[in-house]
Amino acid sequence: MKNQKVIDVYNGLVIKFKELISEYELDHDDYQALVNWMDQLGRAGEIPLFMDVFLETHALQEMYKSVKGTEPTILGPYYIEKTPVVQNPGILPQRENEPGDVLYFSGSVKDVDGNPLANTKIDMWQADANGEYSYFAEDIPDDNLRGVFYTDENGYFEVRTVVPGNYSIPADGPTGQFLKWIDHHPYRPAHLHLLFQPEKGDKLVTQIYFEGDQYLEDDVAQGVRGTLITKLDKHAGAEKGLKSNYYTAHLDFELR
Ligand code: MBD
Ligand code: FE
Repeated sequence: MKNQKVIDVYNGLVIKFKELISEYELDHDDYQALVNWMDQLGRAGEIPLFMDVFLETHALQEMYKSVKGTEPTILGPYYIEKTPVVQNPGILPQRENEPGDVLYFSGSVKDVDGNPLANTKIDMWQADANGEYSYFAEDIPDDNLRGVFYTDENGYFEVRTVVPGNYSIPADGPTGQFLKWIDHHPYRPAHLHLLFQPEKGDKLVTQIYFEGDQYLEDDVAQGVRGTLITKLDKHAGAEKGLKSNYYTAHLDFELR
């Protein structure tokens, strides 16, 4: 079936492609090197990784230039649908001795006029303290540090998890080769992924980051937005009957 969007985008791409070829004086060897590298990228299963690290942020910034409320950012390649539903307040699925510091992450969810959004579905997923995601690392049980919960009648939620580690994108394949070419490190700041689906209104795909993280300014995926940075507050464990200290972080979200 004919698809006009495909025709239009393809024609636009040809025009830009030709401009780049003459601007940078690319030759047939350069073209073949591109084809070869793209072939490697596909064979390594890294197309979603590459796209989400190097292009998704730019696509989103263009699509949502002047959004009100909390800014969207990268979904990334590690979202899994239909993870376990947890209570609110609740605990994100985790191993018995999950490594890392305990984190109570809470938030309120409102519309852009300040009305609380009760019963908003929230998907949350994150790397563990070592920067590894379940389903994408061999030694981690399925659904570890992934779950779905719903805001209460005041649009509030609280979930117990662990502080995520700094994350390095895989650096030993074709995406890593590209990083060497552009002379960039493979790190992202520590982050939590969140997908909000309110009963009415637009969904929001976003992430949160933590003040003071060394990679906020220099995220390989350029996913950081000002409205998404929160503070990690340290507390003495005795307050909650815990053996070690724990952290809290809070952010108020505004959905369109
Ligand atoms: C990630 O964990 C991520 O969040 C993004 C955007 C890209 C690669 C890995
Ligand atoms: Fe991530």
